[in-house]
Amino acid sequence: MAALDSFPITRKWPVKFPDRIQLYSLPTPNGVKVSIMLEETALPYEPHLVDFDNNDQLSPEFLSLNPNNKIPAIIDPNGPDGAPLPTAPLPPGAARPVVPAPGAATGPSKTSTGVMGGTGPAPNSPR
Ligand SMILES: N[C@@H](CCC(=O)N[C@@H](CS)C(=O)NCC(=O)O)C(=O)O
Repeated sequence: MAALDSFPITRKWPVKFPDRIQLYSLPTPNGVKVSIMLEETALPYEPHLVDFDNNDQLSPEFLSLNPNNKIPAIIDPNGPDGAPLPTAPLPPGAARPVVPAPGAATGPSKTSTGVMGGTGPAPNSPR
């Protein structure tokens, strides 16, 4: 399991449950995508509110996890390798699953949906 205190984002959003996926998000159309997946797969997670009114997505702590300043972003302390996903599109077949197969997880991983989300905000969405 990852030492989450090695992630600068945890200084702004303290971790209460270090064994759980850390979710940094806000209930926008894009923000709820990962929440819905986590709820539907029943994966334990700890949500952290990224408040756009305070420009939290532009804070150094948030940018340390996702330089793209976009929610949602996650840290999986039980993820496979601790490496962030690349910011360029992945070649077909190269993407690893967001939800690792049982027993496959050996270390931390962090990612955002910046390269995975194919669908942007709903038309006329304010954010
Ligand atoms: N491709 C991403 C896009 C995520 C995205 O656009 N997030 C927006 C909110 S819905 C965001 O974080 N905006 C903050 C900003 O641009 O400062 C996805 O589909 O989840």
